[in-house]
Amino acid sequence: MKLELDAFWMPFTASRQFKKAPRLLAKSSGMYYWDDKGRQILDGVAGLWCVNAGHARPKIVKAIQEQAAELDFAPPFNMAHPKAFELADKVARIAPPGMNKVFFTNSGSESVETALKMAIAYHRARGEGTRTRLIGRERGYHGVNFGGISVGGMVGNRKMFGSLLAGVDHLRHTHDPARNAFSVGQPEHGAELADDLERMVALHDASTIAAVIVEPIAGSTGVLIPPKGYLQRLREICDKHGILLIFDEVITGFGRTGSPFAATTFGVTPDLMTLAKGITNGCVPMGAVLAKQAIHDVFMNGPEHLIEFPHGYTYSSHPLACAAGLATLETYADESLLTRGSQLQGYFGEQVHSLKGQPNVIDIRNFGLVGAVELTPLAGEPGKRAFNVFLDCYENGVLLRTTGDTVAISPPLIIEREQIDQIIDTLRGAIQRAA
Ligand code: PXG
Ligand code: PLP
Repeated sequence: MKLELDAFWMPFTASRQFKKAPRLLAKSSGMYYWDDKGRQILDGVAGLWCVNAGHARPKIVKAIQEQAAELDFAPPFNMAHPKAFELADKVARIAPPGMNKVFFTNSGSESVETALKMAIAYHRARGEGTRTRLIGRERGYHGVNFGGISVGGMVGNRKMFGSLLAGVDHLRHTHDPARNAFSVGQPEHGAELADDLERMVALHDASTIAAVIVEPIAGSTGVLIPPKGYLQRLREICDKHGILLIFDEVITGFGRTGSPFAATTFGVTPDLMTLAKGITNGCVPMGAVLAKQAIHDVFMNGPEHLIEFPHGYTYSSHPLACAAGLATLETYADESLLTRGSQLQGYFGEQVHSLKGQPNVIDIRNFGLVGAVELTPLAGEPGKRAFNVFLDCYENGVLLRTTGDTVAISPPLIIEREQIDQIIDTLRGAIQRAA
């Protein structure tokens, strides 16, 4: 039977081009996909930065199957089911100290909206209702809903959608190839860019600012690693002015940086943290917001029969997602995956940086098990060279991801050295062919 391609309006895809030559995945296991013709493809991006334990892990598959038969849905408002509490407890146990309250959503985008609303409502509940302003960062990605694109800083995701949220401002991004190109790990230069927040305070006054949201490592915009000292300085300025710090750890959470969360790796604890993707190993949609106890407790006021935080989704703490989440955390623990990146990052970083000197390679960035290779754009056709490299790698059996002219690598945390070699060799060939 011929597949009818017309009806499906595809997300974030050059869909007319795609439908002329569809890339269809049919099966997955461990480090691999197989396409609809049975060709094996090494997964160099953990699906979409989410399948951290690799594909079709037996414990997770079994948990989802059993859950579907046992309890398919439970209303999350005024009702609950035990696994929601179990999963919240298990997530809180691996979270940075003090971040022990867990609110469930169904995606990173919903986690971002939830965290922004929590921040504004928190200040109001404390009697500082003037703190409504939200500060994001240029080149930030915080999902696709209105709050997220407003604090986000990717122009292509913003320009089609009108005036967005009012009362938002942006720090400058930290990408500085003139000073930091080919840095191994964290770049030396740029901590002072955090002082942009002082300028925002000078401009708007701290009494109007609710929160700052940043990705510890900016993923979607091309893997921007925080300069040494930058996140620490942001934390200090937030503390000085009573501004909440939100880390968007949708990509960096669950082992990507070599410890459970980037907050732990970089030694900076935010007030709120957004999670998704790796929380269920990508198997069932789920997101979460972690909050410090003190933020949560401000809401626990007023008459006990009233709802304290009027927010939530039909599918918050969905039983299938909770079952998948619990089995995912077990799998991570069984195989020490949340710290495996710290052992592999040296080799992974060396291999990614071995592409220095290849044609059109203008920067290479790495941290934990994330890497990025930035290429000179083709004249007049930004993004095309990297996309050609992506297609070439796919034809040669490796799935990668591109944004602009940057190729991103973020493999499942179960990757072995030979598979790192295969990714790099394939990418090297593709970069040469795209010259
Ligand atoms: N915040 C961050 C930091 C993300 O990376 C989201 C929020 C939104 O999550 P959802 O689950 O709503 O998609 C993300 C998602 C890419 C790419 O190519 C990255 C994401 C999504 C799609 C593509 O880099 N990250
Ligand atoms: N739109 C309508 C008409 C609804 O009734 C609901 C939920 O009840 C929603 C949107 C929100 O859906 P969700 O809770 O899945 O985000």
